Amino acid sequence: MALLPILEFPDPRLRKIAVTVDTVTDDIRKLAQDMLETMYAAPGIGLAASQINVHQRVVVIDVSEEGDDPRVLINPSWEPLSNEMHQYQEGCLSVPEFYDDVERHSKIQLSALNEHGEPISEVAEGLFAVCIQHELDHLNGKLFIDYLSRLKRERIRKKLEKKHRDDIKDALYEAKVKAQEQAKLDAQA
Ligand code: QAP
Ligand code: CO
Repeated sequence: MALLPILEFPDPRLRKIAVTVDTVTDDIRKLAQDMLETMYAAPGIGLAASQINVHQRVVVIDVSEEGDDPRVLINPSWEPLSNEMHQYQEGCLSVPEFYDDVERHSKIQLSALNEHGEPISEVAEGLFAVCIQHELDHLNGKLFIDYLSRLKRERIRKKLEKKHRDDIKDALYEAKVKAQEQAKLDAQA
């Protein structure tokens, strides 16, 4: 198992369209397990392979209260089962610390392959339905903030770009302090 780094907006790699999985191999199962571990550690309720820079149609979701119902969806697709829309305040591990309302279909028919490569088809409602629509967007290079106004999206972009600059500065500073400490130890030896 491994924790994988998550791409953050406005990284252009989040805009790539993921390719269909041909065969559900052990490598795909390993990828799904690493994605689940990464999602639980975050913690999050859904993660698409695109977010960890793997551009294949694999999604993991766990919307259970206890976090004990991991779902692996390969080549997922959905169709609306009613015209009823539902607003939900969404977030995204690739857009940390920002949340806003998005309208989604409230009832959908999900089709996918499970981790054994078996076809599944089920009706999804509530948070599960929201999450499927959000994660499938990722596979098509789309983010929940694309549904917001341009002004809101630009504000989020500026704030995250600043955070990324600060993260790099902090990392460089930490490396410098470490190097100085090591130089001191070397001088003593
Ligand atoms: C997608 O999102 C989703 O900003 C999954 O600082 C969200 O797991 C589907 C998270 C809402 C349906 C409804 C976000 C964690 C997790 C953050 C997530 C953060 C830490 C987001
Ligand atoms: Co997301």
